[in-house]
Amino acid sequence: MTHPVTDKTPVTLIGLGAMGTALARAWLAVGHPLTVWNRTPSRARALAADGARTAGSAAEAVAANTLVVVCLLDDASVEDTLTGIDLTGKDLVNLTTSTPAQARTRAAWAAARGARYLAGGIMAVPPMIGVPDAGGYVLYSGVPDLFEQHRDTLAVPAGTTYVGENPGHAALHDVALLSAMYGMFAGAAHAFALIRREDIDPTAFAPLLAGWLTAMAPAVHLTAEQLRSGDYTKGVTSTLAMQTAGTPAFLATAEEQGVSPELLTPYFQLMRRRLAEGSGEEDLTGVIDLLLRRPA
Ligand code: FVH
Repeated sequence: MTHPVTDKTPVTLIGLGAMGTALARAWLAVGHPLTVWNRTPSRARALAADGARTAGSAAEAVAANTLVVVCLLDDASVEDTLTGIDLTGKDLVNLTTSTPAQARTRAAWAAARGARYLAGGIMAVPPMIGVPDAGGYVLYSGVPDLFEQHRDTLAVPAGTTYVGENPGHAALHDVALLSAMYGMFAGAAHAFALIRREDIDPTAFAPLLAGWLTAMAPAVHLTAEQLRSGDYTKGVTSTLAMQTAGTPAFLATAEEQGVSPELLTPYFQLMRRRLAEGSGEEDLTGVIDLLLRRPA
């Protein structure tokens, strides 16, 4: 009588950089049979010692299992690695950071080679992988049946959020969320610069900053409602006119503190342009329309 060693879905993982290695460890930790391949073979050694099977080539790794996860540097490295390999019948999950257009092209490329395709955008850093409470997750878009079939396996390294069939939408959500993050970091950089030359302990200021950003973050829900309704005056508490009138104080404070206003001025310019269009009673939402009008 034979006993299955495990009922866990076998996984092939291509790419053992910082993120790929973290993914590998998460699957190994809960007993998924794992076949790995990396361009530089030495990066697979420690994983082999922990139970991963190392393939001698990317083609051998792909052939080993139906579920093939790719986590490489960029779309060009995916092209380099998978070109010429038989993908017929494979479920290809590409966690490599891509643009939406690259993801759509890669999905069509995979479909033409007989594979089902799911694109992923990782909203986590390697230490968050395999740590359920760390808050990391992966955005997925593409073939819904593939996602449903492998949902439990994909949920091992990090939470999963499926954002629809369009294979470009995981990347688009990923970049949109990270773009918002950089806006936040830009604001925080300006704030720290303002206090930097004063007798203010940055470690005492940081909790105030984090608390304020956290308190303001839910404002995005009102923005979303206004975008959906098209009424940018709906629910407004601080009008564009009032906020624009306050901007000289921000610029003067930057001047007083010897701080460049270069991170603030682009946003203030957009506020003034929207105000000049006669939208003073609106919220800041109209700035989004100005961005959309920018020539491509
Ligand atoms: N690490 C992070 O914080 C971020 C978090 C959010 C998501 N990103 C994306 O994840 C992809 C992989 O990132 P990574 O951290 O694993 O990146 P590296 O440690 O630099 O490893 C890169 C791997 O790609 C292989 N590789 C590069 N070029 C090629 C190529 N032409 N052919 C085959 N493989 C290639 C590289 O192999 P090697 O240098 O070890 O031989 C690594 O396995 C990425 O899209 C992030 O944006 C991570």
